[in-house]
Amino acid sequence: MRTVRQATIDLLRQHGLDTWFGNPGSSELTLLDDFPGDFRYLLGLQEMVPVGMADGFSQVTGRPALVLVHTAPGLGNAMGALYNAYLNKTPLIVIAGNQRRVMQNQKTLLTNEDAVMVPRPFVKWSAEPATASEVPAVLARAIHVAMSPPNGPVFVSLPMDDMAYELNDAQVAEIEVLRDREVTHAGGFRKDIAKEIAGRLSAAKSPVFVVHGDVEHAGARDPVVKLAERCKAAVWTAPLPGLSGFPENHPLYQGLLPPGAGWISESLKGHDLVLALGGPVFRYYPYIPGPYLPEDTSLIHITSDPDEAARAPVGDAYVSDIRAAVEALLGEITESTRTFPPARPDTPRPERAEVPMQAADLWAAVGHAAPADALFVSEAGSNEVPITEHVRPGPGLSHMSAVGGGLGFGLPAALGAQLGAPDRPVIALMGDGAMHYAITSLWTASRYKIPLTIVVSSNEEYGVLKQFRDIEHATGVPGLDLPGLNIEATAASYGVDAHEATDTDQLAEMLRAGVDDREGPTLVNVRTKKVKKASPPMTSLPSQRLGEEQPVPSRS
Ligand SMILES: Cc1ncc(C[n+]2csc(CCOP(=O)(O)OP(=O)(O)O)c2C)c(N)n1
Ligand SMILES: [Mg+2]
Repeated sequence: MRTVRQATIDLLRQHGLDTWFGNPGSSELTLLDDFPGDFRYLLGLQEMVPVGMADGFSQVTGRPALVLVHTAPGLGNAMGALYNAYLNKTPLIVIAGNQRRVMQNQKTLLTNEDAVMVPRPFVKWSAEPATASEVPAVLARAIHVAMSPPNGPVFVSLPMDDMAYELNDAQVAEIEVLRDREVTHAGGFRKDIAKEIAGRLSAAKSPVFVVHGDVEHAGARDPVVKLAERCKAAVWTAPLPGLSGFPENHPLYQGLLPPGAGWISESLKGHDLVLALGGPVFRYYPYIPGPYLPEDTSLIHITSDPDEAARAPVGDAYVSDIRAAVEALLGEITESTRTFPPARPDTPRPERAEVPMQAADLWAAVGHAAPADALFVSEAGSNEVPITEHVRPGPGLSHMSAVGGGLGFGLPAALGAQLGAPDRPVIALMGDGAMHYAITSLWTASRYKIPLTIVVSSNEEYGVLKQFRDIEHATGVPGLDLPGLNIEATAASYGVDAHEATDTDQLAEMLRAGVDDREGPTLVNVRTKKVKKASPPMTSLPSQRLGEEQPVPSRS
């Protein structure tokens, strides 16, 4: 006799979902009963942590990941992280238990009355099986939906009495068939369209590429590099990209576009054709007046997401697998005779600085001391601009952040990334504010001896919000200062090897030691200067490179 629980485990094993990220309640215990010895379970102390860990793990492994959270309140806690996963297009299979079917009518404890509704709109699909025997079929469907472009999280609610249900032979046979079937996305790219786009790229005087994180999810990074080299095109990363999509140390790479329409059209001046690959056009943030594109510039948009294509304010869009599209373009385009665009300035050798130091000095020291194969996860508010200027990784999957911008992603995602890429040093680049949203991740890091290194820029404020306060011309805003956080002591209390660096030499030494220590997590806290009033947030306009002061653009 086979139970629904056994058939469920069997199905998840077949799909490689043997690492679970979770926080349990009693509604999940019937699923966790007799947990298989060939699976592993990583506990997070609040639901945000397992969701973020699964997100980082999935992005690095290129596989779906399983999250098990508690019914209604647990799912509620998970929502911020689920929002990030949805925008990151991460295929998470999120499961929560629910009260026994026979007790739900009385709204007893554990009842999630409208479980399917709760995680919307941040899941692609959400279901509770109509009957116990359908659990494996619903889970199989959920996995295939999560892995269909655009990928994204799905949710399945499992009433706890379903697990012990005994399947009959016919049901077992049907479940075995659906356990073993596969869904393959086999779309190509039409040759006539490839020819047309290649024609426009060849005819352009100065094409520019804007890449998004999906380029890496789609395995298209290398072909995109080849295409950019063949076109001699400058390459920018789109605002809020998730992954950077291009080697950040490549001579064609220009940096991260700032997230305002006026800023973007300013940055792209001089280019007559933009090829936007693998993301929205664009993920704008503050209202920065200006045209979407420079005058006489046109845009071609290739995305796997029909909604991104539909909602873009400019450009001709093509909905396709990114890699198939770029490979088709490579088949139609020859080496350009254009001259190469100027490379962005090299980062200067870091100067020795003492605390409180400028954020730029901190990240210059980190960029210099970190090994070439490091995988960086950043969640650092005002520090993001100096990070992209000074930390320039080359290999694929080297710089991850949350497309959604929901804080609480950085630490858990870095843990998940380290689990997914055990042979690479993972370095989390954190703001002191950002790191506190999912601070209990530090316990998970110590508990499972995850050898992550964390560098914190402690400016004792929500610095970037002060920058945006100035853009919004708001005054008298309360609650933007964070005095009295003792990050070193907090991390040490969770069992992390925690240090305070007092100058850049010490920081570099501690960072290297942290990276070399493969036995557990290391944290290096560094006191940094507060952001300057009216400094430009989240921008890396060519004219604002390497710390030059600029006025805040005014609202018109
Ligand atoms: C869940 C969530 N809550 C609030 C915010 C708003 N927010 C964006 S950046 C930021 C401050 C980040 O501060 P910190 O990490 O210290 O970096 P700093 O700007 O000081 O360099 C806040 C609160 C958010 N993005 N997500
Ligand atoms: Mg701060």
